[in-house]
Amino acid sequence: MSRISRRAFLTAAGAVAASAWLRPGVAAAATITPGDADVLLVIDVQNCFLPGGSLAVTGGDKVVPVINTLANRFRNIVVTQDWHTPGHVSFASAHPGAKPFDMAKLPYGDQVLWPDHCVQGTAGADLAAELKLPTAQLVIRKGYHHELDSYSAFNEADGTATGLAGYLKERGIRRVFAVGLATDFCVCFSAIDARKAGFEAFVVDDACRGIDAEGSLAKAWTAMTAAGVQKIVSADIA
Ligand code: VGL
Ligand code: ZN
Repeated sequence: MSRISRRAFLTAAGAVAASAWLRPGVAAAATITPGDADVLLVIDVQNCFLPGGSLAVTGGDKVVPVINTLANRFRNIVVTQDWHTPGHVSFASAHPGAKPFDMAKLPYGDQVLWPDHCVQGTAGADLAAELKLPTAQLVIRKGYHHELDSYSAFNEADGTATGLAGYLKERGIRRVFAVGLATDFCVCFSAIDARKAGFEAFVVDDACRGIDAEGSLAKAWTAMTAAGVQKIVSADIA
């Protein structure tokens, strides 16, 4: 096993089995201790995605205390906000005759049409009031181009960079720990794009909730696993 692949192996969710095998008789610790090269990426924990919001994610509010606790472990925290123009191209209301969750063919590809959500400067676009991230260092807003959506914190739907990869690289970050809403859309696209940009990527499953429209959650996990995104739980981080 090369040094690189052994390190990747040891940090994987399967680290218990791996280290027990490498050091027989030694109790294996799967714990990840975040350091200077790690960032907690808190995705779209905004009122519109919480129960009662216009694009409510079931149990979306449940991620808040988990993320608040995780935040104590990280020196680097970046937050994202979905930040759409009124009448944004991703809204069903912008397409005559369309209903929420219909698909549309747009110049950059297939687009799910959503209920109006996270309109710039509205209360729905505010971060959840209970989210406590006083040490967060950067807020990335995305989806603000009227004719273009951006699920990912790294790249808009046509591939345009948001600048986050450059920011993280200049800060010496190597591992991205993604949490928030929704697992199968913005968390998934962000984690996969983190891999594409050369970061190690982890999704902290109990700090996320999915929309799960027509099997989208299972599909998202298949895609994330194929991209080398590692699924962990918050108890793995201490
Ligand atoms: C999201 C759908 C539309 C998300 C954002 O944050 O996962 N999903 N806009
Ligand atoms: Zn959106």
